[in-house]
Amino acid sequence: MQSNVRLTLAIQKKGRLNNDSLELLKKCGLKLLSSKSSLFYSAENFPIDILLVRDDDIPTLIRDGVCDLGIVGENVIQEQVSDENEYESLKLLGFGRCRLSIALPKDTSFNDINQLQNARIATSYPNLLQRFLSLNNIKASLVSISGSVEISPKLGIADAICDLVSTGKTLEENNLQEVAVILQSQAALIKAKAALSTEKQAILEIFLRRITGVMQAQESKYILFHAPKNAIARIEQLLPGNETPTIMPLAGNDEKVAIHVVSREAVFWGTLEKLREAGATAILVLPVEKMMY
Ligand code: PRT
Ligand code: ZN
Repeated sequence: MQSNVRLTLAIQKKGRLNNDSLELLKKCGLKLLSSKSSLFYSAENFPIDILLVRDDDIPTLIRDGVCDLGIVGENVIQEQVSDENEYESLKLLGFGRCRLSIALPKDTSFNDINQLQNARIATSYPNLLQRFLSLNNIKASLVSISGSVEISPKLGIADAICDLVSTGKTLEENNLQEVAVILQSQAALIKAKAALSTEKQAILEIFLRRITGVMQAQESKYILFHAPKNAIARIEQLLPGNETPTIMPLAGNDEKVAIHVVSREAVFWGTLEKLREAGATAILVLPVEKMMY
C-alpha cells in the first residue's frame, strides 16, 4: 500500500460519541496527529484522515463525497435519510446506545398510544416521530425544538415529548414517563452506497477487519486451567460459547491435562465455580487484546 490514496472518516468533534470514536480508532492501532486548526487528525501509520464535525453534518458530508466514511448515531441517519439507498451501514459499533421515546407527564394517566390523537408533541426528531405517528394513524401537532425538549410540557408548549433516552434520568428529573419506544439506536460506521475506488476499498477492508477484531476482543476472554483427563467431556459442556478447546499434556502428570479456550462471551463466576466442581484447578481468565480471524 504505497500510494497516496487515503480514506476520510468523519467523527463527532465534541459530544457523546467523540471519546468512544477516538478510543476505537486508537484500539485499531491508529496513531492520530492533530492538525493545527484541530479540525482534523491524520493517522501517521495508516492511510486515513479523520475530520472532526457536528454529528448532524455527517450524513451530508458523506452524501456529498467530502468524506468516505462516518461514525454517527443510527438516530441521526434515520432522521435525516429519506432514501435508504444513499447510505450503507458497515458496522454497528456498540457504543452511543440510546432509544428515541415518547414520554408524557407522570400525572397524565396512560392507557394506549391513541391518547396522542391531537396532542402537541415536542421533538428534535420530527421525521422519525411523524413516520411513527402515521404508521399508528395518529394525527398530532409536532413542535420542533432543537434542545431541552424535556422541559416543554412544563413550559406549557407541548403535551408530550419525543426525545433520546439512555439512563432515563432526564425523564425522571422532569417528571415524565416513557410510554413508547420509536427507535433503538447505537453508533454505526457508515459509507455512501456508491462503490469506492479499488484502492480505497482495499484500505477499508483492512480498517473493517481491525474494527471487527477490536470489538471481538473486547468481549472475549482467554480461559486456561488444569483438569483430570476423565473430566474433559463434562468440562467441555460447561465452557461458555461454542469454541473448541485446545487440550495439552502436562509435563510429569499423566492424569491431568491443560485446557485453553477462547470464550467470545463474558465469563461469569458461576461458570468458574461449575468448572471447579467438575475438577478444574488453577483456573485463569485473561483479557484478549487483539483478535484476527
Ligand atoms: O454538537 P453536536 O451536534 O455534534 O452534538 P449533539 O448535541 O447533537 O449530540 P450529543 O453529543 O448530545 O449526542 C450525540 C449522539 O449520542 C446522539 O445522536 C445519539 O446517537 C447518542 N446518544 C446516546 C445520546 C444519548 N445517548 C442521550 N442520552 N444523545 C443524547 N442524549 C440526551 C437526550 O437527548 C436527553 O437530553 O441525553 C438526555 C437523556 O439522557 P438520560 O441518560 O438522562 O436518559
Ligand atoms: Zn447534533
